[in-house]
Amino acid sequence: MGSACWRRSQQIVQRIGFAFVTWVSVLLLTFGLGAVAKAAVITAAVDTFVHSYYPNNNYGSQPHLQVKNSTSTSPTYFRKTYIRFEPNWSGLGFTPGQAASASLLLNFVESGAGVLNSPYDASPFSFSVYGVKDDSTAGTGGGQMPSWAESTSPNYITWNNAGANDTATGNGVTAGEVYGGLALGTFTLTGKGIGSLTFSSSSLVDFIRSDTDGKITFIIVRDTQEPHWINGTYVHAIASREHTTTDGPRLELTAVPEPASGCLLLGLAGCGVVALCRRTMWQRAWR
Ligand SMILES: [Ca+2]
Ligand SMILES: [Ca+2]
Repeated sequence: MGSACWRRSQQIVQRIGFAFVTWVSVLLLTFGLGAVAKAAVITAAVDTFVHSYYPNNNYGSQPHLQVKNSTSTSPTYFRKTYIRFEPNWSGLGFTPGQAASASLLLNFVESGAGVLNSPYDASPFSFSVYGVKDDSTAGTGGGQMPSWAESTSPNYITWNNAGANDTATGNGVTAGEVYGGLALGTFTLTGKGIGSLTFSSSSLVDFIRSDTDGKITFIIVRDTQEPHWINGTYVHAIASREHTTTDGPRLELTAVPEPASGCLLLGLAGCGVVALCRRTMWQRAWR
């Protein structure tokens, strides 16, 4: 075999080698940077509602999470709903700070409480969603944040002991105890609003990202005050986690985890080797 033929064979082998190393490096970089978005749907850990007319009663095992506001002042029949999610962040494979989107999924069901006949069954009802701050210690007994109890007797949540509940109003919360001092957002239903409801907002994502303790509590209230219409005295209801035929509250999250550092390092190293070899060959060619 002549020397020219031998050099040609060497060049072919080198090119195949470079191509292989380049391909593997690009593959590693792709996996490293590749932003494999993750998603999770978490079911509620505990949920209940509190009732102003029965301020020491607990409804933690009920199939409904009731919500009601009205213009009546004495007596009152207000209801507010509390829901807590307890995401296992390490199990989900991402941190709260990596949350990219969040949605609160609720199923509204017939409450069987009150009526909503025509024309009020076509009326809009507005609701607000609040997030309890991580450092809140509001409430007493079983209603103290953030580890309030759903229905464990006697330490359970009630109208009187629930943290962040403004007991003077049908939709108020204690501003200093909720994230940002404001609602995370609002949503509107028509009439009874039977069916699924998805709530999302940028403040909801911010609230999720602020989680430091794996406990995420929402308070849902109805801002629309029912004026005791003859045909329109209705209590809205969300299926609780105890509902037997309808899904309870869920929290849907997506996240973009950090790049896999091992893949990134190997990929970069591979690219470095390829670049170095090519530079060496180029220098030799000009000697
Ligand atoms: Ca419950
Ligand atoms: Ca939290």
